[in-house]
Amino acid sequence: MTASVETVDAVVVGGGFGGIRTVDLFKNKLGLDKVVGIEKGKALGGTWYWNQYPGAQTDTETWVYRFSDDRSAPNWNSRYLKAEQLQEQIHDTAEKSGVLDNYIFDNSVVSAHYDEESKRWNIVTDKGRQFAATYLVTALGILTNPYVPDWPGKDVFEGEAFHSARWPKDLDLTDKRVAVIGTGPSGSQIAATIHPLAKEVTVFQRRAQYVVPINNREVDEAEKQEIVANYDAIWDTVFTSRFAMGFVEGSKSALEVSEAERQEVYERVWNKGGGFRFFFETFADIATNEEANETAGDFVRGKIASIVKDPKTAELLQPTGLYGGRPLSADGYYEAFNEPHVSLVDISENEIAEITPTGVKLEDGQTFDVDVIVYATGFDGVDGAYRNIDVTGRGGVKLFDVWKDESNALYGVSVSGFPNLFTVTGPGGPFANMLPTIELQTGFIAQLVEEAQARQQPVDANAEAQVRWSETVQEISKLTVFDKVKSWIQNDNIEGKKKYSAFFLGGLQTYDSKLNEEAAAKYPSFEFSA
Ligand code: NA7
Repeated sequence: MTASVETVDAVVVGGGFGGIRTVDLFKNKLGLDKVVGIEKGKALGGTWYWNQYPGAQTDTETWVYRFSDDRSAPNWNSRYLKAEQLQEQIHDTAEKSGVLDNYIFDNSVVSAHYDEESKRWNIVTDKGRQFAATYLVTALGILTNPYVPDWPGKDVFEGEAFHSARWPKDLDLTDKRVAVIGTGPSGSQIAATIHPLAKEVTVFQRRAQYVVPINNREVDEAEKQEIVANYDAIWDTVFTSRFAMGFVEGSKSALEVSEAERQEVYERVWNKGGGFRFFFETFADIATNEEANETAGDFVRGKIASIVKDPKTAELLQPTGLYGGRPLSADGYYEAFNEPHVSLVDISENEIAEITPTGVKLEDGQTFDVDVIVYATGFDGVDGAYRNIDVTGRGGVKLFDVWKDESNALYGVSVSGFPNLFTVTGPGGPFANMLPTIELQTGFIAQLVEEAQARQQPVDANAEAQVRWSETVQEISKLTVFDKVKSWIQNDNIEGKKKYSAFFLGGLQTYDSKLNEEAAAKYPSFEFSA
């Protein structure tokens, strides 16, 4: 028996912030009748559904890690929310906007084919659900597809091994020897959090990172009231800044002030906490001027040397390269290495060769017996989220054939040849606080859909405009230190992936202006096809 095909106005893939916002706009603003949200997990939450390892939390302050129209009385009490609270927030936001019932769960979209005759997307899930939708929105998230290097022996390990984004609920670490492989945001948060629970923690570090304290703390009633009273000003700061984190970004060069002032600024923001603040609130040119960048790096190296007691470990933890990529923050990361049962293994020149039945083996033959292995080894980021879906557009063209050398979507949301497909946080979108980014993108997508509805024509990016956007994205990236620091932002964290910037690094304000110009001029960079 063939499953029946449900004909709907729109399918929105993903039950994270991007998905629920799109369903809300399509349903409540555009008044589309049938909008179906499809989520692979068993509940809403997206990134925050999957990433629930110990210590998982945002590093964007709670009051701006939400949509700007969510100005209700705060029901939160801390500066940053933990993963499970964020999952709750997503659920509550979806409930408030009345979109919970639009979702089906436990279904992964495996294919989406555009049918030129019916002008609809035929969408199939792994559970055999089929939809024919006028609009398809992929709100897949940017860090969705876990990456674990292809080490031999992964399947013979006799303990528990898992990627950081698949942490087993209720895993008991008592008396366990734990290997944490990877020292990015996930690995550093995990190492900083689990050591009081485990018997031994061994951190495998290929490259040292700059980790700033995050300083999570309670927000008392008076502070909450002040935030609420200042919401207009706070949101103005968000939408008129480059990285949209809700603070005023540094305007001076790190090189134009005296050494004493520089140290005072770094010290003050280090104590305030937050990697983004340290990177963008201190000075204007840490991301663009290598000499300025070096001053920030020096400061963090000094902090590491003063925190970590064992000189050899302190030295290994001090990064030597440029400070760039996604700024990290975690409380107690460096302090953890002062614990007798926490150790650091430098694998920069002696990499992991294989996983054995009892642990981790390095190239030189050294072995480390453990009970648990955490692969905090990152993600096939941004376009990687699309790798498991067969997306086929006009003329039978596959998305990954178009994206094989360099993935790009016009403004991160639309790909030429894929009419009525909209990619929330797709490649080429802005690198900024995710919530305002999603808010701008979904708002723009809703406007485009409104226009397409009015014209009764499908819409996709104009091919030349998309190429120009892609060039702009890469050119701007080359002006920053991000271009020279290996990371998923540049797509060079994974073997075989071609390096290019996955993000528009020109700032959210500039990006917002571009979207506004497009809308005001009735979308000159898009094609409405007959
Ligand atoms: P990241 O930031 O990509 O970090 C991955 C870590 O895993 C990083 O330390 C890598 O070392 C390490 N890694 C990757 N491959 C290997 C191999 N083959 N051997 C040893 N170590 C390896 O991922 P996260 O999950 O921590 O953070 C992702 C995002 O989530 C983050 O940006 C936030 O937005 C939230 P490397 O530095 O490449 O030498």
